[in-house]
Amino acid sequence: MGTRKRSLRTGSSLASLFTGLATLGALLLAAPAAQSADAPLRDLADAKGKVIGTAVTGSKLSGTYAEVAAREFNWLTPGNAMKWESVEPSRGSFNWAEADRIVDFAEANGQQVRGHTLVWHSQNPGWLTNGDFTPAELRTLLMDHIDTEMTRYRGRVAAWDVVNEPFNEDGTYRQTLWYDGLGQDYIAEALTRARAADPSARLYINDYNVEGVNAKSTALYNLVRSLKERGVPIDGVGLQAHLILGQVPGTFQQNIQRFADLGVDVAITELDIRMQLPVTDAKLAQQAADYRAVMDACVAVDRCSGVTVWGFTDSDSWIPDWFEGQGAATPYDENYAPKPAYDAIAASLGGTSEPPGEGCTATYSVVNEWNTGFTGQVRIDCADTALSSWRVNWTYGAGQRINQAWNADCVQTGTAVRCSNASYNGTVPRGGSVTFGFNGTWSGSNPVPVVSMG
Ligand code: 9MR
Repeated sequence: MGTRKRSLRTGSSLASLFTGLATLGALLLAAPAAQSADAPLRDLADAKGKVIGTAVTGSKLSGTYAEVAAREFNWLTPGNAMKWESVEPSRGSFNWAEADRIVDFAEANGQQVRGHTLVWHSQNPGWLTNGDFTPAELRTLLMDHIDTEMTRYRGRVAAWDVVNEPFNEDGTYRQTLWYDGLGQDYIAEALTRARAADPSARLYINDYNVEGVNAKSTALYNLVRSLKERGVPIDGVGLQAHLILGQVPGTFQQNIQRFADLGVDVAITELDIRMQLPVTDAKLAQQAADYRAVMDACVAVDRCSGVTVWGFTDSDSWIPDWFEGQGAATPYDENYAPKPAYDAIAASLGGTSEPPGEGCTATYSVVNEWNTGFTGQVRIDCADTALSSWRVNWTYGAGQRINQAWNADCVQTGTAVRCSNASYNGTVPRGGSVTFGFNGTWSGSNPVPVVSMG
């Protein structure tokens, strides 16, 4: 049993390491000059005066999920906890537990909260949607709901999505409980009531498919203009940005700018970028470019307050449940390993664009080999840099396949292997190291691959 090592960078000086133990191998690849890992996204965003937010699920706010949510984001949006069906499941009977938990967590971590959402056609309780209410009763119910929820969190929720998704794709008003009962002025009535309930909160209308210039965003634009003209309180528009890989609208920045020119703020409120599974490196690279384009469009416009992602990890995303065969829409994978999209967000906010792991070295070793199987190991050494997460990649040249890994999350697509830290070992201190292992199969030969980090 033994190891063979060589370096791509200084191959000749390592000739002595070719010890003739030819069947087993290791490869050392030194990455370029040391560079500290990026600051957390929220520090980068704070320095730019921008929001970097995430939707969160209250019941998940512990362990790694809580650590990442607190470390990386300066705003939180309850994904579901503040919706009507969550807070008043039966009439007059309230449940604030999850919403309270999120607001408390945000305050404990110096984060602001985006309230979501007060007036919507969806996720309303059955007693409301099935009730046979007169317009006057509906109005009272809606106004009381706004009062109750906004008063509870008065001064603690910095911005509210007061009205959610009021338009159809063609720019006509969506026929909802509220539109049908109260007419289109339910929007103005709700905003006016919201201002009275919490004068300190920024009041928004929020919708999807309004990121580029199109019929729907133009309807929203015309509504905001007319509300401003009438003196109805409106502080901003939320562009949800549930996007499809490779389809960031070319008019994104222009659209943000035209709302800004109306004298309102713009927030990107629910960003995710979904792809057809399985994940490939090419798709992740496209996704990173898409995240970068969205971030850059917001960063470029002063009145764009910032970007909130709709869940920060693929383990807490609505996409797989709603779009069959699609997913991987958020900046972190299911194991909290940051994806290239994370680096793209950081880079747009002024961080370095170094991928995680840059500045450390990875050594691939075959530590055991038999018949058609082998055990491999990768050791990451960080001499003069520290990491908060890492990724290691290689391509097998002789048909090897990994079938099990430990202390890392490894995915093999064709011949390409990509491993990222497990939730518990992403941190490598300066001068420290971390090791992970895997079992695989081989036949014919088992040459050592070229390993790279990032
Ligand atoms: O993320 C939310 C998901 O858990 C719910 O099942 C879904 C039900 O409609 O709502 C999701 O959030 C939506 C948000 O509240 C409004 N814009 C669209 C979001 C995705 O559906």
